[in-house]
Amino acid sequence: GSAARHIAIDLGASGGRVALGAVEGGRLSFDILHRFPNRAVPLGASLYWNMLELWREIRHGLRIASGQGPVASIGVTTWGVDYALFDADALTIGMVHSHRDRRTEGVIDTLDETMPRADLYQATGVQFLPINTLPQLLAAKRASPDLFSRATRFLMLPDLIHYWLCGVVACEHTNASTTQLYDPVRRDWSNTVLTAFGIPRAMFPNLVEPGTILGPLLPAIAADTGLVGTIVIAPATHDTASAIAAIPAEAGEDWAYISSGTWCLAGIERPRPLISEAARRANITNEQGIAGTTRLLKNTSGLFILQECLRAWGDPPIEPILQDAAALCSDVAIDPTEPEFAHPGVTMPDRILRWCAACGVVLDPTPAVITRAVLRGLAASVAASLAEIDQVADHHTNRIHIVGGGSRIDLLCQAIADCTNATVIAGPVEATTAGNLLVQAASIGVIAPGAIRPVMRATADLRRFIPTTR
Ligand code: LRH
Repeated sequence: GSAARHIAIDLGASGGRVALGAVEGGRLSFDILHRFPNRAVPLGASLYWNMLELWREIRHGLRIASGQGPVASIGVTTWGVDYALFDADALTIGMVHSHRDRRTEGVIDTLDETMPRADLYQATGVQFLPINTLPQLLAAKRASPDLFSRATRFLMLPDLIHYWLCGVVACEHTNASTTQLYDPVRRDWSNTVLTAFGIPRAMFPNLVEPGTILGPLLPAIAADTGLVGTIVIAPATHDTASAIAAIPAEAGEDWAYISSGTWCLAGIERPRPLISEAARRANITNEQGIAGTTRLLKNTSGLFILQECLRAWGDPPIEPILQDAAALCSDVAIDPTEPEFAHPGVTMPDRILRWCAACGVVLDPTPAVITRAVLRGLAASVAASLAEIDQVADHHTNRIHIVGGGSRIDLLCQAIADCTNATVIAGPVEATTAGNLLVQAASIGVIAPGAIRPVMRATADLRRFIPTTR
């Protein structure tokens, strides 16, 4: 018979996709059947995700997939940290905020009024970022003080889509571990943190492992999409966790990864969390991977800055700009971690020019010049992250696997090789989708749990970038 087929739904902060794939002969093949844009929507002073539009696009993708034959399973991945609250009728309370909503401004500076920073880091192992779920929930409570008395349930966004698909309420570990409400040592919600900040523990569902079978599609969804007999499996629901699960690394420990999308995640995989004073000072995060591993990484701004510039320039084709940028020889690099680059807006190119001017550098305001400064800035920042992680974890990085959209950009890959003096191995672009599909395949026994990286090595078409200084 033909191999079991799986659907991966991946929502990213700039676009979503529905893919259909299968493992055959030790290789993964998949097609992206439906791509759709995603962009946070400003309304008043807030910034929201249009979940209903995403849900419509997802169902559209599922209908295309069902037209191609039976599907064994479906799983959902999304970006981390964002959440929905349910009221007593299991409807979301208000709209789902984007983590870039300015409501969290200043909140992380007040956390230590409730809990010393060192204690909060000890309890969660999570880097301090304004986008984290904890500061978001505190901002939400500040805006509506009775919020937690109306909320019955807390779900992360992949859990929300799973609930809409199959009616099962559960939070999957990998995405839960991005919240700053989760204890990566006990692998459970952190009672210490929830109690200290007055967030009701009762809102938080049971945690499930990546690869857990949640249940069959709701009859209405099966009828609407034409999918028959398809089950929902929670993959590693955090997009970064799925991407890292699918890194096509050879055996050995001397490698690091960069997952380069809207955000840039750079780090290493470890068997257990590393929560130390040095890790806290370096603002390094401990997120959950598959099979109980820890993703020790730093989260810094990624292609978002460039995406916003492109939007400001009227969304021109990026290839010619990248070519022109690669042909320049300027060394100017922005610092992508500057807070002023964290918010959307067509003023992004101007913010970059102003920031450079304040550093004494006058840039030509052309797309190629600005793009080069952004990409060189991303490379320098990711190199700094990896150097810090190597130091804190007593690790030595010789090879760097880069996956996600950034792995397509030669200028970025070469700049990372040059800044780190390590070989950069680029690809695949769609690592999150691949990891999502392969965790499902492993869950129903199509492949062995340890076979995900071997399958990726057999499948992926990789490109190498050697440091020019070598
Ligand atoms: C990347 C990512 C990242 C963070 C951020 C909010 O898409 O998931 O790991 O959690 O989005």
